[in-house]
Amino acid sequence: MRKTVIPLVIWYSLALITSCKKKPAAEPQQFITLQSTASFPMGSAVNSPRIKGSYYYQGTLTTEYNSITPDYELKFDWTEPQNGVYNYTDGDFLVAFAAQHHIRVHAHNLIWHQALPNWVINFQGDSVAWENLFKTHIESEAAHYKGQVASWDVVNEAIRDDDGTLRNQDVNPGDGSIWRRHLGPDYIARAFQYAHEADPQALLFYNDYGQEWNSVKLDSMIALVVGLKNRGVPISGIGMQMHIDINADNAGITTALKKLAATGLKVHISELDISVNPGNDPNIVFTSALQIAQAGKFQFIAETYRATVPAAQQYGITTWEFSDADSWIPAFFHRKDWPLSFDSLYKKKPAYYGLLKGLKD
Ligand code: 9MR
Repeated sequence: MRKTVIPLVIWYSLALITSCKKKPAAEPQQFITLQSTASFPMGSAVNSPRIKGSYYYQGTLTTEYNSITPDYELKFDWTEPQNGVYNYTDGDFLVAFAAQHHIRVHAHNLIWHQALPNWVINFQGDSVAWENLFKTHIESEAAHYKGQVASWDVVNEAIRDDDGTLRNQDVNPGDGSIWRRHLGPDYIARAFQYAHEADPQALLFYNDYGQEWNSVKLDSMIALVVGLKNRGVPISGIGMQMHIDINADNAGITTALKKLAATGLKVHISELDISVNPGNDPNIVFTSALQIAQAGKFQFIAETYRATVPAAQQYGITTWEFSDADSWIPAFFHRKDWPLSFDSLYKKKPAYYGLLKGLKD
Protein backbone atom coordinates (compact mmCIF):
# COMPACT_ATOMS: atom_id res chain seq x y z
CA MET A 1 0.00 0.00 0.00
CA ARG A 2 1.19 3.43 -0.82
CA LYS A 3 2.11 5.49 2.17
CA THR A 4 0.61 8.97 2.38
CA VAL A 5 3.45 11.40 2.56
CA ILE A 6 2.54 14.76 3.96
CA PRO A 7 4.87 17.42 2.64
CA LEU A 8 6.79 19.12 5.42
CA VAL A 9 5.28 22.54 4.79
CA ILE A 10 1.74 21.15 5.21
CA TRP A 11 2.77 19.21 8.28
CA TYR A 12 4.06 22.35 9.94
CA SER A 13 0.92 24.26 8.94
CA LEU A 14 -1.27 21.55 10.45
CA ALA A 15 0.80 21.49 13.57
CA LEU A 16 0.48 25.23 13.84
CA ILE A 17 -3.28 25.18 13.35
CA THR A 18 -3.80 22.41 15.88
CA SER A 19 -1.57 24.12 18.38
CA CYS A 20 -3.56 27.34 17.97
CA LYS A 21 -6.83 25.48 18.38
CA LYS A 22 -5.60 23.49 21.35
CA LYS A 23 -8.07 23.11 24.16
CA PRO A 24 -7.56 25.72 26.80
CA ALA A 25 -4.27 25.25 28.58
CA ALA A 26 -4.43 23.55 31.91
CA GLU A 27 -4.67 25.92 34.86
CA PRO A 28 -1.28 27.55 35.35
CA GLN A 29 0.79 25.80 37.96
CA GLN A 30 0.36 27.44 41.35
CA PHE A 31 3.94 28.06 42.31
CA ILE A 32 4.57 28.02 45.99
CA THR A 33 6.13 31.30 46.97
CA LEU A 34 6.27 33.42 50.08
CA GLN A 35 3.58 35.74 48.74
CA SER A 36 1.30 32.94 47.56
CA THR A 37 1.59 31.22 50.92
CA ALA A 38 1.23 34.12 53.32
CA SER A 39 -2.17 35.48 54.30
CA PHE A 40 -0.63 38.97 54.59
CA PRO A 41 1.86 40.89 52.44
CA MET A 42 5.43 39.62 52.31
CA GLY A 43 7.92 42.40 51.85
CA SER A 44 11.56 43.15 51.31
CA ALA A 45 13.70 46.23 51.51
CA VAL A 46 15.01 46.96 48.04
CA ASN A 47 17.23 49.48 46.36
CA SER A 48 16.98 50.84 42.87
CA PRO A 49 20.49 49.92 41.56
CA ARG A 50 19.90 46.27 42.46
CA ILE A 51 16.55 46.19 40.65
CA LYS A 52 18.12 47.83 37.61
CA GLY A 53 21.27 45.74 37.74
CA SER A 54 20.21 42.14 38.18
CA TYR A 55 17.55 39.95 36.65
CA TYR A 56 18.10 37.43 39.44
CA TYR A 57 17.30 40.12 41.95
CA GLN A 58 14.31 41.43 40.03
CA GLY A 59 12.96 37.95 39.31
CA THR A 60 13.20 36.77 42.89
CA LEU A 61 11.68 39.97 44.16
CA THR A 62 8.65 39.97 41.89
CA THR A 63 8.07 36.23 42.31
CA GLU A 64 8.31 36.03 46.06
CA TYR A 65 7.27 39.41 47.43
CA ASN A 66 4.28 41.73 47.14
CA SER A 67 5.50 44.61 49.27
CA ILE A 68 8.66 46.68 49.15
CA THR A 69 10.32 49.17 51.45
CA PRO A 70 12.80 51.48 49.73
CA ASP A 71 16.17 51.20 51.49
CA TYR A 72 17.51 54.77 51.11
CA GLU A 73 15.67 56.40 48.21
CA LEU A 74 13.05 58.17 50.32
CA LYS A 75 15.28 59.33 53.15
CA PHE A 76 15.80 63.04 53.72
CA ASP A 77 19.46 63.09 52.61
CA TRP A 78 18.46 61.55 49.30
CA THR A 79 15.25 63.43 48.53
CA GLU A 80 16.46 66.92 49.42
CA PRO A 81 20.26 66.94 49.37
CA GLN A 82 20.32 70.74 49.34
CA ASN A 83 17.77 73.12 50.74
CA GLY A 84 14.97 73.36 48.18
CA VAL A 85 16.67 70.98 45.70
CA TYR A 86 14.54 67.88 45.46
CA ASN A 87 15.60 64.51 44.09
CA TYR A 88 12.76 62.09 43.68
CA THR A 89 14.19 60.27 40.66
CA ASP A 90 15.11 57.04 42.44
CA GLY A 91 12.02 56.96 44.60
CA ASP A 92 9.89 57.56 41.51
CA PHE A 93 11.62 54.66 39.79
CA LEU A 94 10.79 52.36 42.70
CA VAL A 95 7.12 53.34 42.96
CA ALA A 96 6.71 52.96 39.17
CA PHE A 97 8.39 49.54 39.30
CA ALA A 98 6.12 48.52 42.16
CA ALA A 99 2.98 49.71 40.36
CA GLN A 100 3.99 47.80 37.24
CA HIS A 101 4.35 44.61 39.28
CA HIS A 102 1.36 45.17 41.60
CA ILE A 103 3.61 45.47 44.61
CA ARG A 104 2.69 47.53 47.66
CA VAL A 105 5.08 50.31 48.65
CA HIS A 106 5.72 50.88 52.32
CA ALA A 107 7.58 54.18 52.30
CA HIS A 108 10.54 54.68 54.66
CA ASN A 109 10.96 57.23 56.22
CA LEU A 110 10.02 60.84 56.88
CA ILE A 111 11.60 61.70 60.23
CA TRP A 112 14.76 60.05 61.53
CA HIS A 113 17.81 61.34 63.41
CA GLN A 114 20.03 59.73 60.75
CA ALA A 115 20.31 60.05 56.96
CA LEU A 116 20.00 63.82 57.20
CA PRO A 117 21.50 66.16 54.62
CA ASN A 118 24.25 68.47 55.85
CA TRP A 119 22.14 71.55 55.32
CA VAL A 120 19.70 70.24 57.94
CA ILE A 121 22.46 69.21 60.35
CA ASN A 122 23.97 72.70 60.07
CA PHE A 123 20.68 74.59 59.94
CA GLN A 124 20.53 77.69 62.14
CA GLY A 125 17.16 79.05 63.09
CA ASP A 126 14.68 79.61 65.87
CA SER A 127 11.90 77.19 66.74
CA VAL A 128 9.61 78.70 64.10
CA ALA A 129 12.21 78.20 61.39
CA TRP A 130 12.82 74.61 62.52
CA GLU A 131 9.10 73.87 62.57
CA ASN A 132 8.83 75.24 59.06
CA LEU A 133 11.72 73.07 57.84
CA PHE A 134 10.22 69.98 59.49
CA LYS A 135 6.70 70.61 58.19
CA THR A 136 7.86 71.48 54.69
CA HIS A 137 9.93 68.31 54.45
CA ILE A 138 7.10 66.04 55.58
CA GLU A 139 4.43 67.73 53.51
CA SER A 140 6.40 68.01 50.30
CA GLU A 141 7.56 64.40 50.32
CA ALA A 142 4.28 62.88 51.49
CA ALA A 143 2.43 64.98 48.88
CA HIS A 144 4.85 63.93 46.14
CA TYR A 145 4.10 60.25 46.81
CA LYS A 146 0.42 60.73 47.58
CA GLY A 147 -1.62 57.91 46.08
CA GLN A 148 1.51 55.98 45.10
CA VAL A 149 2.51 54.53 48.44
CA ALA A 150 0.30 52.58 50.80
CA SER A 151 1.98 53.65 53.99
CA TRP A 152 4.81 55.59 55.61
CA ASP A 153 7.19 55.09 58.46
CA VAL A 154 6.56 58.62 59.64
CA VAL A 155 8.94 58.59 62.58
CA ASN A 156 11.81 56.14 62.85
CA GLU A 157 13.82 55.17 65.95
CA ALA A 158 12.91 58.11 68.20
CA ILE A 159 13.37 56.22 71.48
CA ARG A 160 16.59 55.63 73.39
CA ASP A 161 17.76 52.11 74.21
CA ASP A 162 18.98 52.83 77.73
CA ASP A 163 16.03 54.44 79.46
CA GLY A 164 13.17 54.53 76.95
CA THR A 165 13.02 58.33 76.83
CA LEU A 166 12.99 60.22 73.55
CA ARG A 167 16.35 60.69 71.87
CA ASN A 168 17.43 64.23 72.56
CA GLN A 169 21.05 65.24 73.25
CA ASP A 170 23.78 62.92 71.96
CA VAL A 171 24.77 60.24 74.46
CA ASN A 172 27.14 58.71 71.95
CA PRO A 173 28.15 60.72 68.88
CA GLY A 174 25.20 61.22 66.57
CA ASP A 175 22.62 59.21 68.51
CA GLY A 176 20.60 62.17 69.75
CA SER A 177 17.80 63.75 67.75
CA ILE A 178 17.89 67.21 66.24
CA TRP A 179 14.12 66.97 65.90
CA ARG A 180 13.50 66.55 69.61
CA ARG A 181 16.12 69.21 70.43
CA HIS A 182 14.62 71.87 68.20
CA LEU A 183 10.95 70.97 68.21
CA GLY A 184 10.17 69.69 71.70
CA PRO A 185 8.75 66.31 72.73
CA ASP A 186 5.49 66.60 70.82
CA TYR A 187 7.21 66.70 67.44
CA ILE A 188 6.15 63.08 66.86
CA ALA A 189 2.44 63.88 67.02
CA ARG A 190 2.92 66.81 64.67
CA ALA A 191 4.87 64.66 62.19
CA PHE A 192 1.89 62.31 61.95
CA GLN A 193 -0.52 65.21 61.56
CA TYR A 194 1.50 66.83 58.77
CA ALA A 195 1.89 63.51 56.95
CA HIS A 196 -1.80 62.81 57.23
CA GLU A 197 -2.76 66.22 55.90
CA ALA A 198 -0.50 65.69 52.88
CA ASP A 199 -1.67 62.12 52.14
CA PRO A 200 -4.88 61.30 54.00
CA GLN A 201 -5.13 57.78 52.55
CA ALA A 202 -1.69 56.60 53.60
CA LEU A 203 -1.38 54.41 56.68
CA LEU A 204 1.08 55.96 59.09
CA PHE A 205 3.55 53.99 61.23
CA TYR A 206 5.94 54.53 64.09
CA ASN A 207 8.97 52.26 63.42
CA ASP A 208 11.68 51.20 65.86
CA TYR A 209 13.94 48.33 66.93
CA GLY A 210 14.69 46.41 70.11
CA GLN A 211 11.16 45.50 71.18
CA GLU A 212 12.11 41.81 71.58
CA TRP A 213 15.09 42.38 73.91
CA ASN A 214 14.41 45.69 75.64
CA SER A 215 11.26 45.74 77.75
CA VAL A 216 11.84 49.33 78.92
CA LYS A 217 11.98 50.50 75.33
CA LEU A 218 9.02 48.30 74.35
CA ASP A 219 6.85 49.73 77.11
CA SER A 220 7.71 53.32 76.36
CA MET A 221 7.07 52.75 72.67
CA ILE A 222 3.66 51.35 73.51
CA ALA A 223 2.94 54.28 75.82
CA LEU A 224 3.94 56.63 73.00
CA VAL A 225 1.76 55.08 70.29
CA VAL A 226 -1.22 54.48 72.56
CA GLY A 227 -0.95 58.07 73.77
CA LEU A 228 -1.00 59.27 70.16
CA LYS A 229 -3.90 57.03 69.26
CA ASN A 230 -5.93 58.14 72.29
CA ARG A 231 -5.39 61.78 71.38
CA GLY A 232 -6.74 61.15 67.91
CA VAL A 233 -3.37 61.54 66.20
CA PRO A 234 -3.59 59.69 62.87
CA ILE A 235 -1.37 56.69 63.60
CA SER A 236 -2.26 53.35 62.03
CA GLY A 237 0.54 51.04 62.99
CA ILE A 238 3.81 50.20 64.60
CA GLY A 239 6.88 48.74 62.95
CA MET A 240 8.93 46.15 64.82
CA GLN A 241 12.19 46.09 62.92
CA MET A 242 13.58 42.78 64.28
CA HIS A 243 17.23 42.92 63.38
CA ILE A 244 17.86 39.84 65.47
CA ASP A 245 20.21 36.86 65.64
CA ILE A 246 19.76 33.12 66.02
CA ASN A 247 20.05 33.39 69.82
CA ALA A 248 17.20 35.90 70.16
CA ASP A 249 14.95 34.99 73.04
CA ASN A 250 11.70 33.48 71.77
CA ALA A 251 9.81 34.56 74.89
CA GLY A 252 10.89 38.16 74.28
CA ILE A 253 9.63 38.00 70.70
CA THR A 254 6.29 36.55 71.76
CA THR A 255 5.79 39.08 74.57
CA ALA A 256 6.61 42.00 72.29
CA LEU A 257 4.23 40.84 69.56
CA LYS A 258 1.43 40.30 72.07
CA LYS A 259 1.90 43.73 73.63
CA LEU A 260 2.09 45.44 70.26
CA ALA A 261 -1.04 43.64 69.10
CA ALA A 262 -2.86 44.73 72.27
CA THR A 263 -2.55 48.37 71.13
CA GLY A 264 -5.09 47.60 68.41
CA LEU A 265 -2.74 49.14 65.84
CA LYS A 266 -1.42 47.33 62.79
CA VAL A 267 1.83 45.50 63.45
CA HIS A 268 4.49 45.33 60.74
CA ILE A 269 7.58 43.19 61.20
CA SER A 270 9.39 45.77 59.20
CA GLU A 271 13.11 44.98 58.80
CA LEU A 272 13.62 41.33 59.72
CA ASP A 273 17.02 39.68 59.40
CA ILE A 274 18.56 36.93 61.50
CA SER A 275 22.29 37.14 61.99
CA VAL A 276 24.20 33.90 62.50
CA ASN A 277 27.44 35.55 63.60
CA PRO A 278 26.51 37.97 66.37
CA GLY A 279 29.85 37.27 68.07
CA ASN A 280 31.81 38.62 65.06
CA ASP A 281 33.79 35.37 64.74
CA PRO A 282 36.23 35.99 61.86
CA ASN A 283 36.64 32.24 61.27
CA ILE A 284 32.97 31.40 61.23
CA VAL A 285 31.70 28.76 58.81
CA PHE A 286 28.01 28.70 57.93
CA THR A 287 27.50 25.12 59.04
CA SER A 288 24.32 23.12 58.57
CA ALA A 289 23.68 23.46 62.30
CA LEU A 290 23.65 27.25 61.91
CA GLN A 291 21.47 27.02 58.81
CA ILE A 292 18.97 24.88 60.66
CA ALA A 293 18.95 27.16 63.70
CA GLN A 294 18.32 30.14 61.44
CA ALA A 295 15.52 28.32 59.59
CA GLY A 296 13.90 27.47 62.92
CA LYS A 297 14.01 31.09 64.02
CA PHE A 298 12.42 32.32 60.78
CA GLN A 299 9.72 29.68 61.18
CA PHE A 300 9.11 30.65 64.79
CA ILE A 301 8.72 34.32 63.91
CA ALA A 302 6.19 33.70 61.16
CA GLU A 303 4.21 31.28 63.34
CA THR A 304 4.25 33.59 66.32
CA TYR A 305 3.23 36.61 64.25
CA ARG A 306 0.25 34.67 62.94
CA ALA A 307 -0.66 33.36 66.37
CA THR A 308 -0.37 36.62 68.31
CA VAL A 309 -1.40 39.39 65.90
CA PRO A 310 -5.06 39.36 64.81
CA ALA A 311 -5.47 39.07 61.04
CA ALA A 312 -6.86 42.61 60.68
CA GLN A 313 -3.70 43.98 62.31
CA GLN A 314 -1.21 41.94 60.26
CA TYR A 315 0.45 44.51 58.02
CA GLY A 316 2.99 41.93 56.90
CA ILE A 317 6.49 40.64 57.36
CA THR A 318 9.28 42.51 55.59
CA THR A 319 12.87 41.32 55.55
CA TRP A 320 15.68 43.83 55.15
CA GLU A 321 16.64 42.68 51.64
CA PHE A 322 16.29 38.98 50.79
CA SER A 323 19.70 37.77 49.59
CA ASP A 324 22.79 37.44 51.78
CA ALA A 325 24.64 39.25 48.98
CA ASP A 326 22.68 42.41 49.73
CA SER A 327 22.40 42.49 53.50
CA TRP A 328 23.63 45.60 55.33
CA ILE A 329 25.08 43.48 58.15
CA PRO A 330 28.44 42.25 56.76
CA ALA A 331 29.48 45.74 55.67
CA PHE A 332 28.15 47.53 58.74
CA PHE A 333 29.66 45.16 61.32
CA HIS A 334 32.71 44.21 59.22
CA ARG A 335 32.03 40.52 59.54
CA LYS A 336 30.88 37.48 57.64
CA ASP A 337 27.20 36.82 58.02
CA TRP A 338 24.27 35.20 56.21
CA PRO A 339 21.15 36.81 57.69
CA LEU A 340 18.51 36.35 54.97
CA SER A 341 16.38 33.75 53.18
CA PHE A 342 18.30 33.52 49.90
CA ASP A 343 22.02 32.88 49.53
CA SER A 344 24.31 35.23 47.69
CA LEU A 345 23.44 33.52 44.39
CA TYR A 346 19.71 34.05 45.04
CA LYS A 347 19.16 30.39 45.82
CA LYS A 348 16.69 29.46 48.54
CA LYS A 349 18.31 28.62 51.87
CA PRO A 350 16.89 26.50 54.69
CA ALA A 351 15.93 29.91 56.14
CA TYR A 352 13.55 30.39 53.20
CA TYR A 353 11.89 27.03 53.83
CA GLY A 354 11.65 27.77 57.55
CA LEU A 355 9.89 31.04 56.81
CA LEU A 356 7.59 29.33 54.30
CA LYS A 357 6.71 26.63 56.81
CA GLY A 358 5.97 29.24 59.46
CA LEU A 359 3.60 30.99 57.08
CA LYS A 360 1.36 28.00 56.54
CA ASP A 361 1.62 25.29 59.21
O1 9MR B 1 20.19 49.28 55.19
C1 9MR B 1 20.17 50.69 55.12
C2 9MR B 1 21.47 51.19 54.54
O2 9MR B 1 21.64 50.71 53.23
C3 9MR B 1 21.48 52.69 54.56
O3 9MR B 1 22.73 53.14 54.11
C4 9MR B 1 21.24 53.18 55.98
C5 9MR B 1 21.24 54.69 56.06
O4 9MR B 1 20.24 55.23 55.25
O5 9MR B 1 20.02 52.68 56.46
C6 9MR B 1 19.95 51.29 56.48
O6 9MR B 1 18.66 50.91 56.89
C7 9MR B 1 18.34 51.12 58.26
C8 9MR B 1 16.89 51.55 58.31
O7 9MR B 1 16.69 52.69 57.51
C9 9MR B 1 16.45 51.83 59.73
N1 9MR B 1 16.72 50.69 60.59
C10 9MR B 1 18.07 50.14 60.54
C11 9MR B 1 18.45 49.83 59.08
C12 9MR B 1 19.84 49.19 59.00
O8 9MR B 1 20.81 50.08 59.44
